[in-house]
Amino acid sequence: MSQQSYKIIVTTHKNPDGDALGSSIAISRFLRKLGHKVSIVIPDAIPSFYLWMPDIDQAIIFDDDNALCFSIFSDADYLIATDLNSLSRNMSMSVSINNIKAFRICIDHHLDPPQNEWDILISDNNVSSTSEIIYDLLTYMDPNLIDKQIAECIYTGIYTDTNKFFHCCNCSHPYEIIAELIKKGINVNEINNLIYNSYTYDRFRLLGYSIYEKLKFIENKGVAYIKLTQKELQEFNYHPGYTEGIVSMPLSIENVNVSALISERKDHIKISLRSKAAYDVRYLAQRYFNGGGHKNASGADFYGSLDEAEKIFIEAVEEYL
Ligand SMILES: [Mn+2]
Repeated sequence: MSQQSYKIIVTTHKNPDGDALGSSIAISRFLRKLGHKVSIVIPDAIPSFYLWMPDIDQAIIFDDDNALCFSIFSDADYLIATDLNSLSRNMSMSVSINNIKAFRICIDHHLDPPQNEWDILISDNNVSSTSEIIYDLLTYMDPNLIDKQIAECIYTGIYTDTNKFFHCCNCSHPYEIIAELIKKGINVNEINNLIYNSYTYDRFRLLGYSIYEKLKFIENKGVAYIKLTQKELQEFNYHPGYTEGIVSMPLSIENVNVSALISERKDHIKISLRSKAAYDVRYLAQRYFNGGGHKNASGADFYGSLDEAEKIFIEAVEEYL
């Protein structure tokens, strides 16, 4: 690939998180260094606390510029999806990608990728994050091309996808990678502050409100959940990313093994699930809400009312836990 210059699209999942952005930007920057023309297409808005990331200003948001994305898609030689195992997860964007001629490569760590969607599938669900796979891949290709900016992206992906190493696979490799990234010159204190100590006043109050006013505790099942209406989100001047992190908070309670955030979005209900290590919420997401993800972090989009979603969740808890 290094002799010739190819037109490459790098994309990732909607509601992009630190791993989605970190993995896609890292590989894009690397491929540009090899002389390829790379377009980063992110399905929808990037949370403000990731806007400091390297090359983020070069990312094209599909929702903001469909026409530009169509022309990029139709012209591409390669499509690389990171942290995304099926293009169908991206709803409107998947339609415009379905018939393009590009060779499709998936690099991901979610379970059960649909094999027939990809020409090359690099998938490992035993790793901390997609960024970990990307780091190993880039190191294999040419470690000298991994610069400070790429290192910042990889760090962001690993650190956020493990929720600050709270749910890591308990293996040494991600920590070894972080040590290598520090040698590349990254400033972990600075990055941690940019991601985690950067709440707006409204977002921080939404977190407090969710815990103090909205938390429900199903004590005999070890489950706690928070339900938020669109109106409540608007009262706190909701912006993309405002609810990120809320779902994990109830796991701090000693008797809580599973937590959920059920929040009302413009055209659907967003279900986010988290669990302590021994509990599998992916099954719950898949079986009851047609969603997916990981054993300890999964989610789904539910098309119905907020109260219906809550009712199904309570039934699922009664049946499954
Ligand atoms: Mn991930």
